[in-house]
Amino acid sequence: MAQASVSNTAQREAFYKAIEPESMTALWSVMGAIITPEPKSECVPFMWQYDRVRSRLLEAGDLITAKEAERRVLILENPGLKGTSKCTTSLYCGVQLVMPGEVAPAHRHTQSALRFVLEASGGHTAVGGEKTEMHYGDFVITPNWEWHDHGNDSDEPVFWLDGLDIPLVQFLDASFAEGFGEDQQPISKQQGDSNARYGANMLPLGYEKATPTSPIFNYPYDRSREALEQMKRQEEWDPCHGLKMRYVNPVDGGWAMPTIGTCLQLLPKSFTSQAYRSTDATVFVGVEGKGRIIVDGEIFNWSPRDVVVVPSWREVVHEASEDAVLFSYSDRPVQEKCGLWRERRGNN
Ligand code: GTQ
Repeated sequence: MAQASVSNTAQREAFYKAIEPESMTALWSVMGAIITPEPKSECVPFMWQYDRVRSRLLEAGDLITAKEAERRVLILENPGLKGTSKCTTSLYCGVQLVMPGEVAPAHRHTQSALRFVLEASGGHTAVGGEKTEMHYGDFVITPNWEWHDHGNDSDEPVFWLDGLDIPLVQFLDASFAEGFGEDQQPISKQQGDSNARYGANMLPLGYEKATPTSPIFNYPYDRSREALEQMKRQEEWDPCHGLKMRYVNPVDGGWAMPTIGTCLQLLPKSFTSQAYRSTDATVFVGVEGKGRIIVDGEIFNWSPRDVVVVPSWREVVHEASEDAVLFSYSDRPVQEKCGLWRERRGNN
C-alpha cells in the first residue's frame, strides 16, 4: 500500500529466487505497485488533430480497400500504451474510412462498438437487419454479437470514429468473432424502425428488456443538439461540465451501452470549468466551436473532429472561447456496476 517497499536482504533474495520456479511470489515485495493509493496509469493525455488523421486515412485509401482490410481504420493509439491498440487502458479508439461505393463486409464480435460520425453525406451502417443513414454528429451503436456491415452510396468519402471495448474484452479473455459470409446482411426492417419503436418516448406495450444494450441504434445529432440548445437558455451551468447530458437506454434509463458511457456536452462562450477528476479515463471528440482541455496544466486546443484523451484521475479543466460542443465516452458504466467509480470536484 502506501508504505515504502520492503528492504532486501541476501536471505530474502535467495527466498524469492527459490520460490520463483514453483510459481509463487511474495506479496510484500510488490504490494505497493499493485495496490496503489490512487490510480496510476500508463495512459497519457494526448490530442489527435483530425486533419492529420484524415489525410493519413486517405493515403490508406490508396493502399487497401475496405473489403480487403475488412475495416479500413487507423487506430488512435495512446502514446503511453504503444503496441497495445488502446486509447485508454480499457477502451479503443479508431477512425474509419469508407470510400464511395465500398462495403465493409458483415461480421460480428463480442466487442461492443459505437460510431461517432465525423463526415458523411450518405454513409450507412446496418445492424440487426436495419440500415441507418449516418450524418455528422450521430451516435450509432453496434451491440455485441450483432451482425454489422457498413457502406457508402454517396460520391464523397465517409469518416467516423469507432469506440470499442476491445481492451476490456481482451482483459476478460472473452473475444469471439465471425464473418457473415456475404458482404451485406439481409435487410428485414424499414429504416427508422428502431427509432419509431423505442426512440419516441414510448415502448411497445409488454416490451421486455432482452439485451443490456439500448434498442435504439442511431441517436441523431440534430435531436441531441436541440435538447442542449433548449436547455442552454436556462443558464444552469454545472461548474465542472457546463451542460452535460448522457445518452440513455430508454428501457431502463441506464447507459445506452453496457460497457461504454457516452455523453454530449455544451460549454457556453467564455466558460472556464472548475477542476475535475474522475476514475473513468475519457475520450473527448470536438463537435462544434473551439475550446481547450487542460490536463494537469497541459493544454490541448481542440477544433471540431479533434480527439483528446484524458487518463483516469488526472485533473481536467475545460475552456471555451465560443459556444462549444463535445462528445465523450468512457468505461464509467463498468466502474459504476462494480462500485468503483469516483469523482473529485475542485482542486482539493
Ligand atoms: O466497424 O466493425 O475500428 O470490428 C475495429 C473493429 C471497427 C467495425 C473498428 C471493428 C470495427
